[in-house]
This record gives sequence, structure tokens and C-alpha cells, in this order.
Amino acid sequence: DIKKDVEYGQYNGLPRQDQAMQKWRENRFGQFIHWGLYAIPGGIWEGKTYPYASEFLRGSAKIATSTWDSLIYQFDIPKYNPKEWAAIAKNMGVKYVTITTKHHEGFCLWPSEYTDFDIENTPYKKDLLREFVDAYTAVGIDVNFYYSVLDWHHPDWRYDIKSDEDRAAFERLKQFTKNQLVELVTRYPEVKGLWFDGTWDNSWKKSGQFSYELEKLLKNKRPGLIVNSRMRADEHGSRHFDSNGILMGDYESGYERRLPNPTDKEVLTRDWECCMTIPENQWGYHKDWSISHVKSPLELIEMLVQCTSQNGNFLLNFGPMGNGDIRPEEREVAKEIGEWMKVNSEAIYGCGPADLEKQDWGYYTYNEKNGKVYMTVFNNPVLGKYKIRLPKSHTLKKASLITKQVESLEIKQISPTDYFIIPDKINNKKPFVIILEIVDRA
Ligand code: FHN
Repeated sequence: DIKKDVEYGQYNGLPRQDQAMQKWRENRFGQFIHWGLYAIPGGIWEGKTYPYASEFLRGSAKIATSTWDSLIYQFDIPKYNPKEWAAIAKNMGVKYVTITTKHHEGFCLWPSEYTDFDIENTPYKKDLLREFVDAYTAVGIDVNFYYSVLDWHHPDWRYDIKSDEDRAAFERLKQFTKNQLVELVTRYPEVKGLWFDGTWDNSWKKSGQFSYELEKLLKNKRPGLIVNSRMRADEHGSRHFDSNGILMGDYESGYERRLPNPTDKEVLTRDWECCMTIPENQWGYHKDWSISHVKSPLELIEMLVQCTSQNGNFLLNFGPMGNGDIRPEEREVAKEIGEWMKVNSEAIYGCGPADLEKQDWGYYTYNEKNGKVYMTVFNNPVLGKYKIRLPKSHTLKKASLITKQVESLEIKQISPTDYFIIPDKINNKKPFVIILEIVDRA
């Protein structure tokens, strides 16, 4: 039901069913990379540790813009090895990556024609983004660009527009934004999607028509381009969803460091992505991870499986160091997730919701193409039996381990709709996957 006139809302039919979007959906697991000048101080300034997100250190430690900006002369990244980064990502099992081409600080990882505050003016000088795109593309990982519209470096950025002067400045900022985005999709035609951020200020919320036209322009230049819901506000200032509740962009990107309730049915109706940090709230590199809980690989795997079971993608963040290295803790996380994925990724890639009642042992995922239902077990019932409830017209024919350790597991029907799977022997130190063959008698 349309309540309000919205001219600058959604214009694609959703969910998008073109090849690029189908690929995005099948990928399910991505790596987020936050890298910029903030990686150099890594959350510590003049000997003091600031526990808030390291990419906000400039504000937390009240550092003058000129001081912060001069970090550019220290961006010398001797350990930067994009091929190694790509190998780590590939081994972890991600199918796409999203890298901060420009975060709120305004520093650009590529040599931009429109600013001097970029990689060209660092000691590194070279186009690290090109090297990055090449390395990830070579191993078959789709590359997306994160871009913050909010820009602490740019003199024309305004939080709000309250005067003619603000308006004129923000018009220039809009032109700059457009130029940079066109530059990005032109210089790096491999790019699959744009991930907008820093779009919550009034100035941008008042630019509904502009962001609408910009989305169209970028998609015309790069057909198939995928844009997150954060890019847009409509002309009434509604973000993510327009004033009539219709999603803008191609998928919802509001799940940040949180997941939907596992029984939420509404999220099943659209594409969405959850982005997640390994520590509590650090996107950029922070030297001291003892300041908050650091999620274990198992916690992260559970999030990935939950997202898949609810039609969402999982984007796991890495914050490379100021010297270009990947910190040991992140290498370890990547390695452990990768080991799990090597055995179980069939339950993730190309999978989505199974439309079965959730049980306490974990999550169902379903692959439409092969008709298989996967149950990934995270919690072992003391009973030692895993309960399954099917719709009345369905029958459970077979249950087997993804590892093929045993040919099939014992099934006991306990009611017209309910079954127990009674495994004989399972190595359950890690979450494991049972494949179900279900027959629809209807
Ligand atoms: O402020 C940023 C933050 O640094 C990080 O980039 C996240 C990623 O989703 N987005 C913003 C907060 O919403």
C-alpha cells in the first residue's frame, strides 16, 4: 500500500534476478577490508590507548585534521602483498571482497584525479587498489568497493545544509563524489558492486534526487553493478527503505555487527548482508585487541550459517596493519574458518532458507539446484537425537553426513511430522553437517 508519493525511491524490480545478482547471492561469504591511514596509529595516540573504533581515533583523541592528514607520509607499506592477502581470503572460503577505497578520513587507496589525498602521495606511490583488484580477481574472488560519502578531509563536506554557503559547498562535494565514483568504475571495470557508507548525515539525506540519479548513472556505466541499501535516501529523507517501506538499492545492508532473530521470516523476502567485526567494534586495525571480546572462528562460522539460513550474506571484516601485513589473529581466524569450509561449504554456497521449522541444534540451509537440505549442528542435545519437523506432505527419506563417514544415519519417525535422527558416532568437536533427502508427496 502506497502511502506517500515517492519519485526517487526504488526503480528496479526486487529481488533482482539477473546473473550478477544471482552470483552475489550464491557467494554468501565475503571478506570486508578496512584499510587506511588509521592503520598506522592502530588506536593508540601519544602512548594512550583509545578503545573506541580505531578508524575514529582522529575524533577520539581530538587530533587536528592537519596532523591526521600528515599520516599520509607514513603510509609506507613494505609488507603489503596482495597476492598473499588474496590467498588467505581464498583459503578462508570467501567468494567476494569489499575494500574501503575511501573511508570517512577521506584518504583514497587509488590515485584519484580529483584529490591529492591519495596513494600517489604516500611513500608507496603505486596504485595499490589495482594490485589488489588483480590479485583477488586472479583467484576468482569478486571485488566490491566500499566508499564513504562522508569525508572528514574534504573542505566541502557538510553535516547539514543551513546556508547558501553550505549549499554551494555541498554541491561541489556531490560533484566530487560523482567524479570519484565514475572514476572508480571506469579505472576498475572488474568491480562488481559499490558499498556506500557515511550516508546518514542530513546533507546526504536531503540529496535524494542526486543519489537516485547517481545510482542510475553508475549502473548504466557498469551494467550488473550491485549497490547496497545504505546509498540511498528518498526525497523525504527515508534511508534504506523509501517512505513506502520499499527497499532501495539491491540488498539491505543494515545488519551491522548484529543478526536478525533466527526465526525472523521477514528477512527471507529480500536480499541482505550482515557485516561483522572480529572484535567488538573495530573495523580498522587496532593494536590492542585485549580491549574487547574477540569472536572465535566457531562463533563466526555460526553467524555465516545463520545468515545463509535466512537468505543473507556474511561479510567478515579484516583490518590490515599499517605496514601492510595481516595480523596473526586474523590469519588464524581465516585458517580455522577455511578448514571448516573445506569440509562443509556445500551447505553454504548457493544455499538459502529451507522453509523448515527451526530446531535448537542449529540451522537448516537449502540448495534449490540440487534439492538437498543441510542441517548444520552447533548444539548437541543431551538426548543424542536430532529432531526434525517436516510439513505434513513431506517425508524424510535419508540422512547422511557431509563427510560421508557413514553411508546413512538412523532415522526414527515419532509422529506424522516429526523425526529423530540418531547418529551412531559423530566427531562433534566442531559444527558438522547432515544432508537430508526429503520427499514431497504432494
Ligand atoms: O563508521 C563506519 C565504520 O567505521 C565502518 O565502516 C562500518 C562498516 O559498516 N560503517 C560505519 C558505521 O556504520
